[in-house]
Amino acid sequence: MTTNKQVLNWIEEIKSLVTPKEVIWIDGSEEQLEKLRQECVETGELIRLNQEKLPGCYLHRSAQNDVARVEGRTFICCRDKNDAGPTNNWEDPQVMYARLKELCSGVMKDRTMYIIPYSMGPIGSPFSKIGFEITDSKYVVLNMAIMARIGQKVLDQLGDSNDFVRGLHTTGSVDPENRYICHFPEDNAIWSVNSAYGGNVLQGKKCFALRIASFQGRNEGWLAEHMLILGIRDPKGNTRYIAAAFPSACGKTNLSMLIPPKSFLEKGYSVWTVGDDIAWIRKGEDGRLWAVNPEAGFFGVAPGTSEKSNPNALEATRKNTIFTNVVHDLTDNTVWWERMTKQPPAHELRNWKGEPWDGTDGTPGAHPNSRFTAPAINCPSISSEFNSPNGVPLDAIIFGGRRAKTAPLVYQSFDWNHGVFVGSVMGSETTAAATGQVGVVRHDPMAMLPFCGYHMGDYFAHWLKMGEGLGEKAPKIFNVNWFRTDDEGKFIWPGFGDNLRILLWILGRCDGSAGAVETALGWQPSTSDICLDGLDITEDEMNTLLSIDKDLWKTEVEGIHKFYEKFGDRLPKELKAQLAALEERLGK
Ligand code: GTP
Ligand code: SPV
Ligand code: MN
Repeated sequence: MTTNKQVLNWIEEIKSLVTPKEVIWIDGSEEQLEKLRQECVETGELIRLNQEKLPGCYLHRSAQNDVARVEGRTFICCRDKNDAGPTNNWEDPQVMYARLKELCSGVMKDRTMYIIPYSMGPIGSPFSKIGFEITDSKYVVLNMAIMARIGQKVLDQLGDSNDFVRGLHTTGSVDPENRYICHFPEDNAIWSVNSAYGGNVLQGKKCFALRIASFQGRNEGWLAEHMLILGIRDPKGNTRYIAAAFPSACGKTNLSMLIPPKSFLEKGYSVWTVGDDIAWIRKGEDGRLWAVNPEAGFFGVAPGTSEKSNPNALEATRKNTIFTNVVHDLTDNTVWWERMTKQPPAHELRNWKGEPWDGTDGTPGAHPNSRFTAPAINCPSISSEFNSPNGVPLDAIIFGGRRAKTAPLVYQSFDWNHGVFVGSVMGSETTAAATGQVGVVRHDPMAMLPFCGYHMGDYFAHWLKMGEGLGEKAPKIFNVNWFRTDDEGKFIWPGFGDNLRILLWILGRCDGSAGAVETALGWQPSTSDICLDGLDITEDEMNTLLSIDKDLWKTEVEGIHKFYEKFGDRLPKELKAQLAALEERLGK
């Protein structure tokens, strides 16, 4: 399949370590993938679903101890510990390689080793990067085939180049005590051992497209971000693009596929999905920032996805999709998850563990981090620019989190550097996307806390640098919070499609047509600046959503001081100055 010596030598090295029973190159052909699906059905790794209702769809159940990313076992292994920074786990590369080699020694002796050549980004695009994932999991092969561009065409593009990421994955024994997700940014290498789940092992996604790519981007002058990308077409036919960073399970997929409220559809607005999780951002020849989605599919949160909340995502999962850890409806041989419909169907059901379940015992049927892996091209709202090699130009960048009280619905930063500050101090409640406690507020700068492949202080400096020289062409930077709750803990803002109302205020700020008032946090809309046509929300509720509780913010500022202290002298002085200015505005 290739004569690239660097590739072949590396593969020989891995082969002699893991000693596979057999080696298969993934060429990307449908015949080969179909054969793998068939084999998975025979071993029970996949359940073939109702092919009339869900053609090409399968259900997979992961090991019960292997259902989410494991941040505590994710490492950045660079030579100097200081380069990994205070927010990453670090281990010396030589020590970690030795440990991993021991765990991987002979690990594939009874297994087939698959070699997946993949491209993050459209093949041949100046944004794109190539990687290889060697894996013993057919499930990983089939997911990677949806999530990335794979196969012979990638090898043809690579030619004899040595510029590729070397990835090894083994499901191993799925032993959580010996689970390691390791990145060697200085070697362009990724090793995932003893897991077979999502962001731990679909290496193109978080491992490469964020952790390794963020390191590459710092060295090469671009950004790899945990951001959706969407386009909004206005009634005149102009499309403008926005990228938005929210932490895991905080609404990126939903926002990227939003369907405008009825009155906006009637006016002629439409929303187009470029990406739902990751954006690679570069300065274009025109001096603007351009963004590409390096992925080819969606690895989306299943629970909560419904005809009402996100019909585009639901539609994307109606064919050629792999469902992981959702409810199996045995009567129909289909799938179900919480809030797809109000009640689970009155059918014979199996929960995500494969046990009989009828929804009456208070346990969830689908795992809260159950997912669908769906081809992007299935999505009715997929943008015409999805495959564009140069990506799309950004008018605005949004940061957001899940905050019950502190953060208002929306505000605009004063300028780029202030926007970087706003991103750097993001806080959000933890979710089921990673193992650990759910609902605890933590600092998650730019939604990159678990994904930045180098020192976070240097990352902030890189963000500041990316803004230099952009001038008027710099995307405007905003902060949103869809998750503010009332005293009973209910979300006040309706969210989902209605988020368009906020996006339009944001675009209005970008072209100067929308009004705002200056507050301690930045520029904020008054209620009358947001189009609330057809929305059942009171003036009081809007005021609550937009309000800033100064006492809460003073506590917040103390937390930011503590958080910033971690970065020592690698914290850019611009951000210290921004924090001081915020304190000043809040009034001591
Ligand atoms: P990752 O794939 O983990 O990076 O998650 P994501 O950021 O793409 O989150 P996603 O869109 O899948 O949403 C996660 C959860 O948030 C789902 O349960 C959604 O129903 C819920 N959610 C998304 N948007 C909104 C919103 O506007 N309002 C409210 N209240 N909930 C939302
Ligand atoms: C996230 O956790 O942000 C995800 C899912 O998008 S995973 O691929 O598991 O990282
Ligand atoms: Mn994500």
